[in-house]
Amino acid sequence: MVLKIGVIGTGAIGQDHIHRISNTLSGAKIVAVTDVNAEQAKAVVNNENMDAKVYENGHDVINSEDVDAVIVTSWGPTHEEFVLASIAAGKPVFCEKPLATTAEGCKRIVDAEIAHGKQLVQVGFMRRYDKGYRALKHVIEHGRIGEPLMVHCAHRAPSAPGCTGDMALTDSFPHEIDVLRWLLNDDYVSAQVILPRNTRFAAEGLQDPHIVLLETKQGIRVDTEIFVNCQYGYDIQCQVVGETGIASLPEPSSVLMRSEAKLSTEILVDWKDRFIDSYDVELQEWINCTVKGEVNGPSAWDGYVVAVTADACVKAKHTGQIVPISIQERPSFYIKQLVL
Ligand code: NAI
Ligand code: NAD
Ligand code: ISE
Repeated sequence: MVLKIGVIGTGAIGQDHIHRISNTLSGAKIVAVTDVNAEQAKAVVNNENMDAKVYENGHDVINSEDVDAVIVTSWGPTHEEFVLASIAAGKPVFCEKPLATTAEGCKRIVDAEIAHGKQLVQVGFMRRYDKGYRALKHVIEHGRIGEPLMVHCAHRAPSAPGCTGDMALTDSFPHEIDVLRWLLNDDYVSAQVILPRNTRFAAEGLQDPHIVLLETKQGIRVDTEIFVNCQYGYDIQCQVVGETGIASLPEPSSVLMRSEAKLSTEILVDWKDRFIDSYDVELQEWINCTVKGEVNGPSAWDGYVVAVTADACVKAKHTGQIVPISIQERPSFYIKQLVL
């Protein structure tokens, strides 16, 4: 069976996912697209040379008889509406992060999915599919560095044109929030945010960088520098300090150069390149599972927990306080999600 997919939002990542499904992956085709910018949606269909219909809006895509499953890649504030509509239509939906822009919005999705009685939602936390993070998890789970005690992370982007308000915490940092709880098999109990001296490259009125300190249930301390105008590259770092050793996320492979009196390797600059393999694996697994009627990846529950944690970070930033994070037990409906 070829899975017929409708895509809502043909911006940066929407175009990327359309391209990989049409050219790199197997078992699926794009049959429907939409974007509030209709011209852009039409241009994407033309450029990709696809046999896909351009619909008026997201709801028409979701409700089209031609569409088996939905991908939501529109901007964050629209996600909740389209995911809820997909659940109402009983269709599997892959939603880019964030699942919704508030924890309450994510909870409404969780409640709707449980009421529907069958899992339909997967959230685009692709780092769980990254070879490097998977290797790091393997090292930890095989006791090669003893019990993890501390984690030092950095999430750096060269510039952040669309990053406004607290989006460094609610749009960029969620990748760390998700991948670290998966890596450590743990959840968070508190958040604190420290505001260093501001870079002159941040847009007027915006804080950059941030340092976020999270504490987990097991007492592991995680510090993350989020620096979205760092100029020099897109650089993701993660170092786990254990009782008997230290394990670091592998750097992306790059030719080691000896040239012009320098020993050097390149640093990537674009997020699209840094996790390109992970997006491929993530979406291929989503297609394969969807065809079998299963959801195996990051769930609506994971999207909810990330949003609760991000909300606590925002509160910690604005109050200067250590903010407790209280997350209820994972509903039994989502227990099988622990496998990934
Ligand atoms: P973008 O701004 O390039 O694209 C968003 C698109 O959605 C735009 O074309 C916009 O016109 C369209 N759109 C907005 N509202 C819409 C609506 N109601 N109906 C239909 N289309 C609508 O943004 P980008 O960078 O592609 O990000 C999209 C989403 O993907 C965001 O949620 C972002 O957080 C996520 N993302 C995830 C990444 C990842 O690594 N997993 C990387 C980049 C983005
Ligand atoms: P973008 O702005 O390039 O694209 C968003 C698109 O959504 C735009 O084309 C916009 O016109 C369209 N859109 C907005 N509202 C819409 C609506 N109601 N109906 C249809 N289309 C609508 O943004 P982007 O960089 O592609 O990011 C999109 C989403 O993907 C965001 O949620 C972002 O957080 C996420 N994202 C995830 C990753 C990742 O690494 N997983 C990377 C980039 C972006
Ligand atoms: C984007 O929204 C993402 O999700 C990328 O993975 C992230 O690292 C980038 O900085 C964001 O803009």
